[in-house]
Amino acid sequence: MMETVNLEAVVADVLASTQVIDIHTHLFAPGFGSLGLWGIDHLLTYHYLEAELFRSSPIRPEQYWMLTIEQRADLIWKTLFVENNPISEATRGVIAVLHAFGLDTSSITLTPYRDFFNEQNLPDHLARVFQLAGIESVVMTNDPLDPEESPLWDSVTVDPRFQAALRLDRLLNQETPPTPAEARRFLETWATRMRAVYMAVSLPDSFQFPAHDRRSQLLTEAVLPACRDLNIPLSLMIGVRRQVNPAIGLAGDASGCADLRSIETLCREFPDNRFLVSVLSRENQHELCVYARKFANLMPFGCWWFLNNPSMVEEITRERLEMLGTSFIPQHSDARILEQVIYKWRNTRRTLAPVLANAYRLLAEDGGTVMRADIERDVQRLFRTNFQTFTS
Ligand code: FIX
Ligand code: ZN
Repeated sequence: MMETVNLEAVVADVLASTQVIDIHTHLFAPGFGSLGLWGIDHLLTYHYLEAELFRSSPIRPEQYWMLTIEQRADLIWKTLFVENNPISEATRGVIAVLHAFGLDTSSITLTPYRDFFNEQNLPDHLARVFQLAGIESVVMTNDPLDPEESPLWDSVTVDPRFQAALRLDRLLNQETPPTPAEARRFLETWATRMRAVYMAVSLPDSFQFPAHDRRSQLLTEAVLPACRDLNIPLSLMIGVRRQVNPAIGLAGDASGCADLRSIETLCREFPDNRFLVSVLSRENQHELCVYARKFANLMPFGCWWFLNNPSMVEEITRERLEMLGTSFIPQHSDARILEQVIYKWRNTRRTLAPVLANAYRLLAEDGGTVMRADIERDVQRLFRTNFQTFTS
């Protein structure tokens, strides 16, 4: 058994050496061409940073949207990195990425960073990013109704490090929705074509199931049967309040507390379906753990979006460990820009190390034995096999 003083170092080492499967991102395999975003201008115009820009610069959204992407990135760099210290989670992430590539992070202009990214070729850069992030593979977000994405599926060769997830938001929100039978056929065709590892939808805080609406009907008669036929889970991301401030685009979404009785109903009434669930409000986290104790077909995952901050990840992960042991998926990156996986997974590992070490310290104090191999087994579950088992 190991000394408790060593625990945190051993846990950190195991976390560092375990390759993650990143179960929800907005990244694309290289075969999707310009849909896959990378490089400094995209890193700086991430919507998390745009939200912060408008708090520290007098520019108005409508003026901002008239700029080119390079001008936007210049303005964000000047405002959030030169005139202010980048201590927020999202700004610090850019610094961590530049530092990981060995770049000096104190340049006043973006020229050295643009030069660096322009010199990279995507295949080598991609391999380096995955290695720096300690990830083995990522799951994309694939919308068959996206007019830019869907034609590409006819000819694309998908890099095996990128798995598909069939995103349902557009299908479920269409103005002239298909009949359930049409929707079910559509989903089965696309899930098979994409080799989707799950289907996914984001839902508002007002989500209710069952309800007398099209969404409930399509879920019951198309989505859930299709998932059962294909033997894949449905991922529900609940609690997003879209476009509370439309002027700032993607940055204009907010969060709200949801009624998780819908999850209770789904898990109980559809025992042959499996549900990956992430909730956006802090207030819903404990309840989600309670439901996971009731239903083995419910897999809580990730600390989504506004929760992906050290203070929230620490609290939520501790709660999950206490209530669920290692039977959950602690995090996903939600990366939209390739290099973000470097800082997001670095931060996750850094936050998880003391939380996990503390759980082992308590176990040791209570008379349990903790060997490195035990820690390795747990981290394997958290970072990899809980997802693999749940999707196979
Ligand atoms: O719905 C989602 O998958 C969200 O994660 C995104 O739409 C959101 O904009 C985001 O990037 C959050 O991290
Ligand atoms: Zn997402």
